[in-house]
Amino acid sequence: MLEDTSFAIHPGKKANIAETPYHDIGNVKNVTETRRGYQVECEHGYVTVQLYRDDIIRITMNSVEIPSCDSTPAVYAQKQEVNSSINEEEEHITITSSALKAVVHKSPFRLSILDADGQEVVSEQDRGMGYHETGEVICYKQMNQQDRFYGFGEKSGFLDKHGERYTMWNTDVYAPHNQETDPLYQSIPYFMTLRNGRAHGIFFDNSYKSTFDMKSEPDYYSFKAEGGELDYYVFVGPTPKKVLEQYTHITGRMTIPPKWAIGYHQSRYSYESEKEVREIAKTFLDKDIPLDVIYLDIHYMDEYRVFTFNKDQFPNPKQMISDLKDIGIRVVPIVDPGVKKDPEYKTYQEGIREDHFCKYIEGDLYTGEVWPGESAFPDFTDEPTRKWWANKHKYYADLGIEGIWNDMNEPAVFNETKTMDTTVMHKNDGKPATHRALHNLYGLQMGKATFEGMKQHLNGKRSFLLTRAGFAGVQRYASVWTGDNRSFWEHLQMSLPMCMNLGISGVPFTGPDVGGFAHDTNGELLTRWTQVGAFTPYFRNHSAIGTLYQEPWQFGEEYEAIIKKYIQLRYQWLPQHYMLFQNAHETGLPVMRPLFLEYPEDKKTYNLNDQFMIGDNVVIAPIMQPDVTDRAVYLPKGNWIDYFTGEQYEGSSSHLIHAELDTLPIFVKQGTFITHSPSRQSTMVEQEELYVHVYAGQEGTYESYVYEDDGETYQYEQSNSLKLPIQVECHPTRVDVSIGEKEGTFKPAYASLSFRFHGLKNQQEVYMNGERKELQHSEVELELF
Ligand code: MIG
Repeated sequence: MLEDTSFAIHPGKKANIAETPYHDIGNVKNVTETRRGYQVECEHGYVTVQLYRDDIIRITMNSVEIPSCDSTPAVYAQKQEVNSSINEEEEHITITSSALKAVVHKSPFRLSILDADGQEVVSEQDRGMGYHETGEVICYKQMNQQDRFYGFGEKSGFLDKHGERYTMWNTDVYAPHNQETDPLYQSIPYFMTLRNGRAHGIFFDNSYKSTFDMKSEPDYYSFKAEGGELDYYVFVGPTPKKVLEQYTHITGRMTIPPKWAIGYHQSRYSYESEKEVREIAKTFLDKDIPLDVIYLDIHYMDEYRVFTFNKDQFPNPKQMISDLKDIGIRVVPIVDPGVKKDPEYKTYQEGIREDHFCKYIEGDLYTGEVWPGESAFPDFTDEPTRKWWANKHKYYADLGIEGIWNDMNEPAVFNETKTMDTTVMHKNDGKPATHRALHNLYGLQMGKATFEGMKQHLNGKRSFLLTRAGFAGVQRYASVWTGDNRSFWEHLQMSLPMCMNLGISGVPFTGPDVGGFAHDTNGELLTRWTQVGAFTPYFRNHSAIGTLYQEPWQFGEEYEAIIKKYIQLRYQWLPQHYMLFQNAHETGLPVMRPLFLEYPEDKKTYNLNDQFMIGDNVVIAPIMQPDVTDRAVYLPKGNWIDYFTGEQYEGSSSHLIHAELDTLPIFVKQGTFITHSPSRQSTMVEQEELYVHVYAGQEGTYESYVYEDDGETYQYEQSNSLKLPIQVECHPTRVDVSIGEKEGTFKPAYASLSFRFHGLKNQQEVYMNGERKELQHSEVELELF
């Protein structure tokens, strides 16, 4: 209590920044080469060094015994066979692969890693690895003043995390969300460092509460955890994109989402009856506002029992879901982990009978208070329980549901600690451990069970999962929304760096509640937020009980018209977004990108918080303040074209851009292209055309591709997809478009591509595949099939 008042800064109170010292791992005693890697015995512990891949090195330290090297379920990739050599000298040991060199100084153990060009990526001098009597493990690394830090998953604050300290402990925070609110719902113990335009990354694979400190010391940063082994991976880069490829090689990449999941979603806590849901759907249709999903929040259930419907409010869910699907709208219900303690409730009975719920070591059931009252919690750390939960989703699949929303899975419990008792003992696939050790994995494991369950019941159709909590690797199962924000302009502003850093942390499918969840939104805020939402990977309007309703039409015709225009714009841009999601699946690169990812040499991009990119050639620079119609926009190297006016802007400089309420500033890089389709009521309406908009320049080459598949099955894994590479080459007198070899067997509904040229100069002629083309109104059609 007193900590919330001025007593917290009482003059008699001394800052307590001195920490009890750690024990250093000490001098190297000997090194041996074994099947799993290099074993280093030190005075005060053991270190295993593994070349996990040519360009990825894994270090594991245990102060008591030879490290078990047990990974958390975040780790997806197996260790590869890597050609490496070791060379031992008086003072140090050198381990070399084709892409990196690790130098271990022996007295005491200190590690430096150099990349293929001999550039030092990480180093330790005065301090290295250590441990504490309490079981804490810690690692220090040298830090340069100009180092920039990105990633760390879902964190508030600015893009660059130099000077910050973060804790990883999945937490349900309703309020406040501000610059110093930490931790939040997700824990992704991973970051990327940008140093002189080159990047490297570290993934600390430890599920205990962990802390990353880029604040307390000027020349070091550190990462530590309350227990477990000090187990981390170093990715040597050298570009930020390469680091993401390396990190997502380890923790996995997203599957291609069903196309409907990247349309517009409408939610509310809660639409409380079938009647209300049908009315919402009808209003969207009557007003021609595109919509793909309506959410059912907790009121759909029978007294908050998961896997049930409230029969009074929702008398015939199956009929409702099928009627909505007929008009292009899917229904996504919320599913929380808490199972009501009720001896007459089937899910509770099964869970008890089959021993699926979390227990204490002595065998007593753990229960906590959540929406349904006293509840038990499935032990998702254990395969039989994940299987059980997965099977239970047949209930939803049989009703015609294809997507699930997981909430409260930190897990959140209504008590002082906000979560489960840390002494609960999880079964953990045969390696029992406490909730203290596994807390951060609960949401990830629930996500895995849910995703796999829906996949199993949907007969080859893709499912969609939205989750609030997660850990590294969450991208394999779910998209992430950023929890309980508020209808504040500041929260719109904060959502940009938060989602960009989630993207840098391997999670491409993210977005905040558009319009803001808590607090009352207003027409202007909702309009500006919807403009941004049209370009964030996940696009859902959601609001809390007791706040003003915030569907697109709630604030009058002027706002409604603009909001509609931007939801339609989302649908026009869908082919471009879909291609970027496929790219995220293939490469791990995010859809929504901080500018430094594309321009790592450009210092102006290093902490650019109020702009982002979609892919590699589009800059979005939203207005995020009330009553403002002008803003500075920084455009990196190249020339940039205003998407709406066609005006050209020079890069490597800032411009003052005017944008009335109906305008979102969007810039496309000259010399590149984007793809569009006509807007439609929902993705269930066939996409019958594809436009390729080419922004002609005077020089340079650009390559990208068109991607299509059926948008709803896994057949793309059997090459039933279409990947069409397109190259644009600009010269002062001609623009050459070359279509590459088609990959895959999928045939879209359109048989030709419509090319539209923007900014062609009089003397510039257009060639398609080497053939001169006459344009009609700057357009030309190209037969595809
Ligand atoms: O504590 O299900 O973040 O999106 O509407 C409230 C009700 C529980 C929190 C989620 C929010 C959701 C709400 N839930």
